[in-house]
Amino acid sequence: MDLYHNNMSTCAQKVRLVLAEKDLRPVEHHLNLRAAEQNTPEYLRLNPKGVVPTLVDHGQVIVESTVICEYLDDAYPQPSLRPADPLQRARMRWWTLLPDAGLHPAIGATCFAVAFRHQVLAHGPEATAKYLAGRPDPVQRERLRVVIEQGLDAPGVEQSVRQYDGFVAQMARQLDRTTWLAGETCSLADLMALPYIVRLEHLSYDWWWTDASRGRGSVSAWLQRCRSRPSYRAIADYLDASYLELMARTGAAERTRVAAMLAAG
Ligand SMILES: N[C@@H](CCC(=O)N[C@@H](CS)C(=O)NCC(=O)O)C(=O)O
Repeated sequence: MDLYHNNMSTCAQKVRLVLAEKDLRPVEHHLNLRAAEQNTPEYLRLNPKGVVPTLVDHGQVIVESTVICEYLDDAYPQPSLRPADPLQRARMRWWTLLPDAGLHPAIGATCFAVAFRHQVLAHGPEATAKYLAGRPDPVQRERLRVVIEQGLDAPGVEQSVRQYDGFVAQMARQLDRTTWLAGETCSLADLMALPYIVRLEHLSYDWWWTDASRGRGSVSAWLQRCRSRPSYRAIADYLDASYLELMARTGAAERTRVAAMLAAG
């Protein structure tokens, strides 16, 4: 089994968490996304969208993190990460659907507008143009160009920040009622959500749920439970110090602005 991934990618973290829950250890191929290693002709043959992760199992290529996670649970069913109860399973599917129904691009826009645009801009206009030119999807390329250029001022970013916050609010409401997102057992729903919550911590936006006035304490307790699982190493063992430094610094610098966006929402 081969996994093409990136240490800090949220979608790759989802898949690594599922692999770790099942104690599966694929051959890892790390792609440096800022060096555009996801846009080489060889990789685009595996994943035409030029994104991570990609799993190759028994010679078959599987793309899309949610599909990969479901595949892993089908092909390697122990321990099961889908509740047996049909209603809980439906709830689990609802949560795993969210990133593909617009949440992931909204989170991507937020993270780029606050932090990652600086990684690209640091290399100068020529390198930025080259980085963008490698993107296979013209719509995504244009959206990214504007976010890199304008940061939090880019059209639609404020709405993305609110969508991200709305996701945390939805989580809190569910976790007020159940221990895990789909019910009383940890499932793909939790492993899907965890990277997005950890990302907020890295941006120093954990106040989105730790701030008592926001009434989201159940997210803190859930995060603690996720952290105590051995699978958390799939995030913790891959953290990149330069990304962490950038996110903490730029997140803090934009904190007031982000808080104002949420307050206005
Ligand atoms: N829907 C895809 C989204 C994958 C995706 O957007 N991956 C990001 C990292 S989280 C990526 O590879 N971005 C490439 C880039 O930044 O050029 C999935 O779930 O696998």
